[in-house]
Amino acid sequence: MSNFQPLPEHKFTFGLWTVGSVGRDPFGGPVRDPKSSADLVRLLGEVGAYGVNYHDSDLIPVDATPAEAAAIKKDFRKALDETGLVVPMATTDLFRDAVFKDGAFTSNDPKVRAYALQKTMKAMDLGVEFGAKVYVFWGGREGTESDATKNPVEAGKRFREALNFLCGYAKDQKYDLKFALEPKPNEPRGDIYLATVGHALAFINTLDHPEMVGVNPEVAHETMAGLNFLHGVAQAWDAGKLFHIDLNDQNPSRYDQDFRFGAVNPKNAFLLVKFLEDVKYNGSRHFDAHAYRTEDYEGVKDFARGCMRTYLILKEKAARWNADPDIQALVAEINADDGSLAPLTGAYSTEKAAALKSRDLQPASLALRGLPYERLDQLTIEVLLGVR
Ligand code: GLT
Ligand code: MN
Ligand code: MN
Repeated sequence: MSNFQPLPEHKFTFGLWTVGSVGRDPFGGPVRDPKSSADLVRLLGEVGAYGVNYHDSDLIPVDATPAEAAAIKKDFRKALDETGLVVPMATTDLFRDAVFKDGAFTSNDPKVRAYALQKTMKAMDLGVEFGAKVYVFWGGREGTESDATKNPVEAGKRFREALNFLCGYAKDQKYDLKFALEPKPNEPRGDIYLATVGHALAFINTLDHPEMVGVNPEVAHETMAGLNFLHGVAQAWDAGKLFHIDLNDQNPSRYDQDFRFGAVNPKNAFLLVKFLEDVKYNGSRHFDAHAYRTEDYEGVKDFARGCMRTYLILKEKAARWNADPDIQALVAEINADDGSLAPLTGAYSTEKAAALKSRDLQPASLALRGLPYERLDQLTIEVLLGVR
């Protein structure tokens, strides 16, 4: 049995804002003292992470002087060199500042939209400077509390225009950068545009450079929308659009909880890990989660270690599921195909259509077949509970 030790090949990453969260919530202030970016990198090095991601302002505060910015970058670079951590992803903070109270790319104010573009170009420069290859767009403020205030079609056009502009900038700069849109249904806005993975996938096809743009699905966000996360991830994967993934956990019908990966629904987490491993997803496994507000920095390390350890335990369970003869016999049984109808189905032809229409397929007898899904699901639970 493995010791569930995280290794670089697992590509486990955390945002500076995750382990760096000081525990602020809408009802209370910080419970932990802030740490510098360099110290957060050291903390991540200590727990065995592979990489660190950041918003522009996580790394360089908006009001930093050029000299302060240079000093922060130097310390950050030194910590990366010391720990061997890499920066696979970067993003822009387009939500914290008051100027973004009505959105960034979709704000009703063209000057705010221009500022959002300017801030994002500079943030892309800062991401690329440390090696980022994926650039995330989470439109937390891109939405409304009342649809009397903003035309949703207009908002979509503004979002599209911004992404087209920024794709142009990345190409112009010859940046080796892919964009990943991160959907969320609500919070902090009453309703956020591009609410789900499905919305984002459809929108990408309307862009000037759809090949540059994919998605960054987050467990908590699809769960908040009451959706099946794995189905969204699978559809993104099938479309060649799974550029990044935000792993955490979430109780449905709650505020955005961002709990430790697997903390709420280990069965869903298991089926997700199994999917990512089975298809050989080779991007970052990014834990976009926070330690409970009860924790000190030792607890933050427990949280970060827990995310990675749970992933690796579930990965081992997935291998066990794939190797289990009883499970595989059931999988073979439920997918059995004697091939007899293959000549009439698949790619369309006039002849196949005519032959298929006239064939008696005996639906009443097809319906009599029992499906051993109870047994398969119980065996899955038993793998998870450690008795197989
Ligand atoms: C913010 C949000 C996350 C996004 C981050 C990227 S920031 O914490 O809740 O889901 O991934 O901007
Ligand atoms: Mn979240
Ligand atoms: Mn996220």
